[in-house]
Amino acid sequence: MKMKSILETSAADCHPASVPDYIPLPELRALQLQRVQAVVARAWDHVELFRSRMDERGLVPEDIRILDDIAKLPFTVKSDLRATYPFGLFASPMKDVVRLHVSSGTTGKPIVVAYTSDDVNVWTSVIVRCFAGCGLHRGDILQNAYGYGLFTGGLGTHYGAEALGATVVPTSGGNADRQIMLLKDFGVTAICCTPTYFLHLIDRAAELGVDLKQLPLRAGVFGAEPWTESMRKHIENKSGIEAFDIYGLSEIIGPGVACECRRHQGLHIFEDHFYPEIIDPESGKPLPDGTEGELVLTTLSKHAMPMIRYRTRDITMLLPGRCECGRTLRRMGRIGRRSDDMLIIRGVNVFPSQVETALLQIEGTLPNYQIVLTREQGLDQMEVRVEVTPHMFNDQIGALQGLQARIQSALDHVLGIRVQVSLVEAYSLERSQGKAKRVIDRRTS
Ligand code: DLL
Repeated sequence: MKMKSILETSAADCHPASVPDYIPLPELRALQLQRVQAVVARAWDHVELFRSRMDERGLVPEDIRILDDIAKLPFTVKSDLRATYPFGLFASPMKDVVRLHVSSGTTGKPIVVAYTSDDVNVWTSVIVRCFAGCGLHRGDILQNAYGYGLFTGGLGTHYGAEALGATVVPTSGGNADRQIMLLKDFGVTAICCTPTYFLHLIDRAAELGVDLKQLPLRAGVFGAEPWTESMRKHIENKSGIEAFDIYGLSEIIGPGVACECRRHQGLHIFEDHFYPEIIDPESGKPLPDGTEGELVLTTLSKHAMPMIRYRTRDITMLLPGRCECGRTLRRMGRIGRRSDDMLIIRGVNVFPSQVETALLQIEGTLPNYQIVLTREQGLDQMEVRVEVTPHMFNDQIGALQGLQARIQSALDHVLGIRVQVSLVEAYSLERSQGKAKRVIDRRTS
């Protein structure tokens, strides 16, 4: 196969019949090397921060001779994007930048990401490959409830869905009643949104007397926040759809870095555009496939804003072996947590995903919970607020006490610390239209 220059990659590549998902491995590795060399040279030529970091290590672009040489390159971290706000990491002049997106963090300045029209085409092509892998095609009606605007979710998936040939209903987030009306009236066959927003739609549809299982809706492509296998089962059981996990981050492109296929055995990384590594978050050393660590990504074809060895803070592993679907693209495990979402409660490490997994195994609870942290007399206290099903809440006090005890014992067991469990009425915790806010930290340091 003739190797393409990165400049030749276009939306024309994205027709499902010609996707590079099945490229033989030696060709894929050769393509990756060619692209890594090109992107490092581009970053070196145009981005002060990359050049100075490489200078400090005595590196020049020509030092990248084989793929493993990537490990010699310096990491990039989120604070680099903040420090160079707004346009300091751009490798293209503004006249070539056709789109800016902004991702706001919890602290400080937001980060800004940029795309040339070639970058938008690559983005479109990877989203087409995501959707095609989920079994979607021309003729599908796709309701896109990811937020449109500065967030990459809405527009990123929109372009890909159109290029696939699907009919897009660009609802953006919010207004659950209208979402449900359109799902029903338009005969929507697939939906994209955050998994927690879909949980909200499931609840609201039930309240409105709409049975999602009776609608043509057959697939959901969910991402932008961590979710669990138990949540997938809950979603599939309640709505009758097939639920897919899609992953991405603004710094690299937005949604479309990786996505599940119909085997649901990990997310295929579009390795011809994003080079993955797993490192030990403490030492920064590369880890072998099958070992959990922090995902580091290098963009292989980004023009406007190349990213070299970007530390995502997302914890996962590269799965060994080939997927039964035949794609040669490597897979990563579902992202259950970030290295920076770990809570330290009285010295014990706690991840919100542990709470979720424990709760979803208990009959009578809803997958809506909130963790509230306070500090009393210098000691951290953790309260877990859990919604219970309306049926449970109307039941006798004894049943509620039994449920509370079961949750208490499950959480004590999983977390290894004593937490306070509060049962709250169904639908009383705030619903997000995008990413769920699971932790409220009221501790003052
Ligand atoms: O959330 C892009 C996106 C939009 C992905 C729509 C999928 C669907 P950011 O706002 O920059 O970009 O947030 C990126 O969200 O580093 C992860 O921590 C988390 N994340 C994204 N997808 C998943 C997922 C978009 N499938 C950050 N599972 C990432 C777990 C996810 N976490």
